[in-house]
Amino acid sequence: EGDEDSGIGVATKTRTKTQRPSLYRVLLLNDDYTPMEFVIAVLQQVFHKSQEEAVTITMHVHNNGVGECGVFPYEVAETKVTRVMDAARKHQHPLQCVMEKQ
Ligand code: TYC
Repeated sequence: EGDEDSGIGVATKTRTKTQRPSLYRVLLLNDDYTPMEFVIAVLQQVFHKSQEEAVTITMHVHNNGVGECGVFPYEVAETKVTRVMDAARKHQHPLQCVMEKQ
């Protein structure tokens, strides 16, 4: 016959910090050879931009050297960079697309 449980407990609570997915900014880089129309088409097809948004971003990259296409979780960003780079290689354009942790 053991000791009786007093029935009095100590409340404990585990507070796990919420794991927010790291976000990555996808950037297009300017070059002297990729046609404007190709960049505009990529922005519409890969990043679901409207024609107007795509033109604005393309001109921004053309004038400033770099511009943001969007911010995504790691795997989504990686897939979009790959799609852009595959399309550029297929058409033999030197267009560069990169991602950076936000
Ligand atoms: N600078 C290119 C041109 O004059 C156009 C261009 C825009 C290229 C954006 C790349 O990410 C880019 N044809």
